[in-house]
Amino acid sequence: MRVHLIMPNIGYSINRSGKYADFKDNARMEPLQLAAIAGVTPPDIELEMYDERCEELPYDTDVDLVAISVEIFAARRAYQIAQKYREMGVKVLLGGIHVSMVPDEAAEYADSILIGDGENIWQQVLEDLKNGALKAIYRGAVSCPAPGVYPDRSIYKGKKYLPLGLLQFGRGCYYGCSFCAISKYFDKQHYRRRVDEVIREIEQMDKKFLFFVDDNIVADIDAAKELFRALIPYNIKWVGQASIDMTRDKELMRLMEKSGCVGHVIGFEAVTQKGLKLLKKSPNIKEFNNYDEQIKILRDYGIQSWAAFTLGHDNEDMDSIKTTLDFALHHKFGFAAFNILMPYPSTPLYLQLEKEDRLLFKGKWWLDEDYRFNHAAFIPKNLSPDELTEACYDVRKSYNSYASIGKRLLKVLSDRKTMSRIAMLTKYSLLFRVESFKKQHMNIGMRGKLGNI
Ligand code: B12
Ligand code: SF4
Repeated sequence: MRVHLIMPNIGYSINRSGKYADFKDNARMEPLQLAAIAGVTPPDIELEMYDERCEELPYDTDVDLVAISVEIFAARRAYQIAQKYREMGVKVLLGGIHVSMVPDEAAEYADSILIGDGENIWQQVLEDLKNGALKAIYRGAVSCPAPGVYPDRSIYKGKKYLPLGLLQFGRGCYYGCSFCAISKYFDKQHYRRRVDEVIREIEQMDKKFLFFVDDNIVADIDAAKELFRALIPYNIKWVGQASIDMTRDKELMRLMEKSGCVGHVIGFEAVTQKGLKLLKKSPNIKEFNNYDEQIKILRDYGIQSWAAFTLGHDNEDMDSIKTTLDFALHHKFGFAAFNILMPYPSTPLYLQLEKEDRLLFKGKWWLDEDYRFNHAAFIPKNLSPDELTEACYDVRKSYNSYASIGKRLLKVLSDRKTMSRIAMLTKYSLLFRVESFKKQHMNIGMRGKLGNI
């Protein structure tokens, strides 16, 4: 049997002469979710993976199943690809976080959908396919891969991803931020793999620079310490995602540094207590004074911050946006992302905005051909949607200007960091600068209306 796994692209951009240009993601990372599925695919299945972020799809009709991963920004495109294959008579299965959030919608575009995690149910899908009995819905328990189950990274071969090896220690998070799809998907639970399992996986990987894509790698502090201790002998460098409350535990920070951690994506989200409360960002509400103490601790332990901010909560106005930018500039974070608050379906934020009739694009921005990347998809309280979009873009431009990047690099130099740290910061600052501007205003999905490609 032949099965194709597909990672869809987000959409297309408009080039200088006003013509559509297909978007290529030069900062693309390994699609771990598809390697996870490949890892549980029996060897008698002829499996190939196509990543539309860097290559054309084959639209091969001689294939028994096309299985597509769906994340919200690529959902429109995923459905278009699904439609095209189905018109060609090929069976299509859709899986991924967006499918789990809106299964009824996804089911309209597929022969079969997979809700939840894939590892524990994929072999059943293939068995049913072999027997000509593919079901319309599969449900995989949400958890972590069982011991002995590893991603098959051979599917990445030749696709030229960033030289970062993606892996997971745990999945999910105990917190319940109002805008977070993960909190809903994992129902505020956190699941972990055994430390020896993670170590075995690292031993099999050919990379020395790793990205733990855990939603919150310090969700369970004792487990995190156990992992960090075990990582020390491996002499790797790694980055992760962690909540700011990690700074409370000095032993955790010391082990993190010793284990080779060089940085984290940290959701600061807002720099006022009111903003944090509106976003229900509980790990920060507890910590918030002005974050000076926490940021000093991160610096003391050599942890770079990729600070993530979310603009657009109900107390946001031009002044608070400026305060957020000033805060980020003041602290000279290695990287900072200024994201517009997005209503992801099924989240508490989405339900609240829906109730208050404040959703734009009839509530389904991810399907709308007029929706553009990084644009507001709801009516903010104190600004117009366009004002929020523009302010967010302006802030991004300021933070990513060459002058601002230069100042941050000087800070790293004055902190006497190693040459490899400085080289890494320079490379990724310039890369993310280009990629974040490229994506701005980009349409999602490919040209034409859904159903008309
Ligand atoms: C790493 C990561 C990134 C990386 C990119 C990763 C990559 N490979 O390209 C970076 C940091 C660049 C990134 C960027 C963004 N991300 Co991101 N990211 C993640 C993160 C933390 C981990 C993804 C991952 O590898 N998971 C591990 C795999 C194994 O788990 P999984 O994806 O859930 O897959 C399992 C199941 O869903 C299922 N499954 C998934 N696909 C398929 C397909 C088939 C065929 C089958 C059978 C099963 C199946 O089986 C898998 C194994 O069990 C997730 C959160 C999360 N926990 O998933 C957010 C997440 C996917 N990101 C999200 C968002 C919003 C973004 C951004 C838009 C943020 C922003 N504002 O800029 C951007 C842009 C994304 C884009 N498309 O360009 C949201 C998506 C929300 C949604 N409703 O879809 C998430 C869920 C985070 C969140 N808290 O809400 N992201
Ligand atoms: S702390 Fe992060 S992963 Fe956890 S619920 Fe909040 S935004 Fe989501």
